[in-house]
Amino acid sequence: MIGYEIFIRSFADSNEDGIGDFKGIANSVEYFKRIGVDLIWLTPHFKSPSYHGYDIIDYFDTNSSFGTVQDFKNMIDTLHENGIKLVIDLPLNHVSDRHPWFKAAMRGEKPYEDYFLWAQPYFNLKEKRHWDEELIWHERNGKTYYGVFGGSSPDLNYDNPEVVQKSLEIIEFWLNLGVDGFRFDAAKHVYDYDIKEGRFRYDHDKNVNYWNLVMEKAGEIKKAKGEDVFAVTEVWDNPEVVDRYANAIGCSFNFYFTEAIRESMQHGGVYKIVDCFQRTLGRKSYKPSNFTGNHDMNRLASIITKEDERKVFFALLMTSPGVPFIYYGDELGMRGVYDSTFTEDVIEPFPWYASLSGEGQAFWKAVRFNRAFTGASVEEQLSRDDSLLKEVVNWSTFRKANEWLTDAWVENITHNTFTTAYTVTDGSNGMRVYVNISGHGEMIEGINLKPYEVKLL
Ligand code: ACG
Repeated sequence: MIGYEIFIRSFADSNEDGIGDFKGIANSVEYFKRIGVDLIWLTPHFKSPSYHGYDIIDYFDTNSSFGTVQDFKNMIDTLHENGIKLVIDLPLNHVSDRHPWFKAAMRGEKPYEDYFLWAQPYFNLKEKRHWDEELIWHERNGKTYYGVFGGSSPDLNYDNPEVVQKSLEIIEFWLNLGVDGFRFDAAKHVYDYDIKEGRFRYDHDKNVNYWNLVMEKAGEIKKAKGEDVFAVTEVWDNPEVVDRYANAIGCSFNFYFTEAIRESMQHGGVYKIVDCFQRTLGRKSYKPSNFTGNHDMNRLASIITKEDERKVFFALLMTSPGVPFIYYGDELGMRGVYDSTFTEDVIEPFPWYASLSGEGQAFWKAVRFNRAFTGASVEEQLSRDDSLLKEVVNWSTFRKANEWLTDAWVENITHNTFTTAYTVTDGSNGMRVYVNISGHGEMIEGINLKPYEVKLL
């Protein structure tokens, strides 16, 4: 399986309003087939007031800019007819401050008041998120509520069984509509505030119990249809924490993979790659999901600026165990620098044409990083024989011919400064991978490697 993350608004527009939509995605099936993608992760498609969609107003309705629920269903049908699965992004940790539950809670109405977390006198209301300077408590109309992702996204109170029940109903609704599974947003944040101590603290045990319950429910629903559920968790943390969630959910984004290869290639030594492969790609009871990047970070091409080096990244990705994911446009070399206060630069419209104009082209915002005729369009990439896109297509073909990689693991890792060698195996199949991340010739285990060469034996 090869996954592909799509930011809907930016991908493909079917009705000429410049905004990517469900029909546009359905119209892009030929492209997905060409690059070998058979699993799509859509960023949130629900009714929401924001451009990113992670703050939801109605879990049972779609964002009308993308289409209706029926359009969504039609898109799933088209994808399925073409052998492509669909997982939806599900932010269950919080809702929009415009969600009817929160509005009712602010009016003091039961039962909704108990759907949210309110400040107690002994809480530290000046506490900031541990990874940046954002406050987690927000005051409005004399009430102070918890929202780890900002005042416009109040956290739901999962100590209330009614909220847990509601979340299961959401899962049931979308599975019954035909989605194949979920990307569970902010999975470690469901229980992340210690009410007793009045401070921020991840409760990984409680979180994992909750995700077990969710997976049990999702599994039951799918089993009744004779199908499996595919879920992947977003836990941006060190590998040992990720492991705990991945065991419950079955698949987890491997942030360390993305970070380690980027860092290694920037600094010119393979040590991080080796550490990462040892810690995250050994034999596991789940599938790691290695990925090129996502909408929360700098784009791959803005960090690894040389195309030859990005080809090494893709080679490592496509020969690694688990379920690889490509962030839309990384296969073209789209660029973009992430800024937590202005995330739009990493979600620019997907460039189908060199001129950025033509059938299907989204253009909901002005572009800064991926302007016309700068080489990162499908059209330009397809017209060049040695392009990154062509290389990605070759690796996809390889991956399809080696489906065993999904359940494989890495062992016997050796390395020099710029090179590493390791075995990928599932117990029956296997290959040894030799990697040179430098721009000069190297040798490892008696094997000569050209600059930026990845050799499989
Ligand atoms: C998800 C989505 C994101 C979305 C939300 C909220 C959650 O992908 O688009 O925001 O629905 C944290 C959360 C993640 C969250 C990101 C944005 N992503 O945990 O769930 O923020 C550290 C922390 C992480 C933190 C990360 C952020 O530990 O928890 O992620 O920093 O940079 C090593 C360490 C690791 C460390 C990293 C980076 O890997 O091991 O611990 O991570 O280095 O330093 C959306 C919008 C937002 C909006 C929000 C409401 O995109 O703009 O505000 O919705």
